[in-house]
Amino acid sequence: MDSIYADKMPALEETLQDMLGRINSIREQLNDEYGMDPIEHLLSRIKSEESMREKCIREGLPLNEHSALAVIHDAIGIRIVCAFLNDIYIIRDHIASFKDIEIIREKDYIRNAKPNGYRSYHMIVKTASGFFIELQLRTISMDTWAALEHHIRYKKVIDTNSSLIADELKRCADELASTDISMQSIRNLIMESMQK
Ligand code: 0O2
Repeated sequence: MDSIYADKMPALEETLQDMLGRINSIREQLNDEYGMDPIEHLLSRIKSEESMREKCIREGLPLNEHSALAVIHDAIGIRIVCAFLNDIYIIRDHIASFKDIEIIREKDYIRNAKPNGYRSYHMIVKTASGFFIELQLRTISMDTWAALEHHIRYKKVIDTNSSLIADELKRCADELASTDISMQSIRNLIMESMQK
């Protein structure tokens, strides 16, 4: 079977590596400025052939390179997991400042959480090479919650419990969000006392 990415795989890999290099430069710069690594961990992937085909079918798109690379925007995905809330917005601003990268769409699911409690900052950017990248920026707490929710979503849940589970998940998401704010305040106090 021909690749849904046609002959673009090497170019996709190159685009991903270029963006990872830029993110690592931001990381080093912020580490020098604040004396603290703003990124807890960084994940990246080129969406597998199988997942991309599934997504095209789900969205009613023909199985071809155009659908995979021009209509769907997450063939390249990067997840940036930060320890602290403010670092998400600082990193976002650095990414937005790249002159050769166009921001196509941003969704702030942190200030406007999804009804189920999902939080993350999403960016779709277009690179000079013409490829799209989906960036997800989140805290460790948001990442933990999303991983658990994703895991549960694919489990068969007994109907009688599904609404209770949804309510509990939402409650956990809100508690974690409140903890993120408290952790940020503690960090601010530490930074303040270091400057004195
Ligand atoms: P995968 O397998 O994770 O790559 P749209 O309808 O176009 O506005 P779209 O395109 O679904 O929305 O984008 P959105 O809402 O920004 O979400 C994109 C990705 O964010 C998802 O990828 C998930 O990875 C993550 N995400 C969004 N909502 C949730 C959620 O409620 N729970 C969890 N765990 N993750 C979420 P995909 O497309 O699902 O595919």
